[in-house]
This record gives sequence, structure tokens and C-alpha cells, in this order.
Amino acid sequence: MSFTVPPLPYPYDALEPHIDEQTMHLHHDKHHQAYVDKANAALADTDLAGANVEEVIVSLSALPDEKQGAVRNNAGGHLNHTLFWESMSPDGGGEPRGEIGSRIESVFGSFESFKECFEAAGVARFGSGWAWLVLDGGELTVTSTANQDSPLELGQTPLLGNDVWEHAYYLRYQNRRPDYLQAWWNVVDWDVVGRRLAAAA
Ligand code: MN3
Repeated sequence: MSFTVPPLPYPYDALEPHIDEQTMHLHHDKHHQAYVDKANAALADTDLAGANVEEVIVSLSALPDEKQGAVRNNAGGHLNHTLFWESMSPDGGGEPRGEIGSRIESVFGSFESFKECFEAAGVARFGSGWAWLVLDGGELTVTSTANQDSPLELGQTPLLGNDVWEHAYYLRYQNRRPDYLQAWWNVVDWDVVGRRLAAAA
């Protein structure tokens, strides 16, 4: 079974004004589709054809050398974007409650401090990549990756990720990546993040 782009769980204009409809169309229908198509092409006729995307990402070294770069970038792109669409909702925003809320407070001091830390990781990522909240050895940590690298490659469990490639924000925010990072909190679905934490525990 090859990879497919999952449908968005909300309409394309549902995250307005924080993420604009045109960006969602291009990002989901064109960018994510391209990662899926290229990942499928690179994986065809390999031992990992048909494996789920998480398994592919933790098994890159099992692939022939000449396939590893394309699979890392494109299966990584598929994994990261699937998680990204699921992490947002028109009913998102607000503060995390329950276990995820209390753990963020205990590690970062407050939700505000956590957001500053996460935004700083996104701003500091030179070029293209992602800012992440991950579980690393059972501890909540903020990190970032380059390109489409997944925290899974490092043995971390991604709980929440924001795409800081220019294609994610340039139409509405132009060069103002920090503004995009701040506005994004309005659409984060903390219930989804909480369920990821529970599933990883
Ligand atoms: Mn993207």
C-alpha cells in the first residue's frame, strides 16, 4: 500500500485568518502531494515498500544508499505534514489542559514560557525546517529539525510540530516568520497533543 495524502480534517478556509485558504490549498494539495509522490517513487521495489511511514523513517539505514536521501526528505515530509494537519483545528487555541498542560507548566515554568521557547526554536531554524515539542527519553523538550527531518530519526516522539518552511506562511506573513509562529497558537488543537502524549506514555 503506497502513501496517500490524507484529506484535511476541516475546510481549507477554516484556519483563517491565521492561515489563509490559498496557503492551505497549495500546502496540502501541492506540497504534501509532491512528498507523497516522491516517497512512493523512491520506495518502490525496496524492502520498505508497503511499510507504514513511521517504520520507514526509523529504518532509513536499511535502504540502499542512493535511496536514503530521497526517502528521508519525502517520507519525512509525508509524516511531518500528516501530523501538522491533525494538530490544527478551527476550534483550537487556548491553553493545554490535563496532563499535557501540567507537564508543560512543570518543565517550562508556564505556558507563556513554553510558547516563547518554541517560537525561538522556530525563528532560529535557519532556512527550512520544523519547530517541535517532543518526548525525549520521557521528558518534554522543545527542539527543531532541518528540512523534513523527523524527531523520530533521533528516537524522539513528536507531539506537536510547526512547519517553518516559507511555503507555510509566505503568502500571508511574507518574511515575518515570528508573526506566523505567534498566530499559529490560535489554531493548535491541544486535545490532539494530549492524546499523543497519552499514547506515547
Ligand atoms: Mn510544508
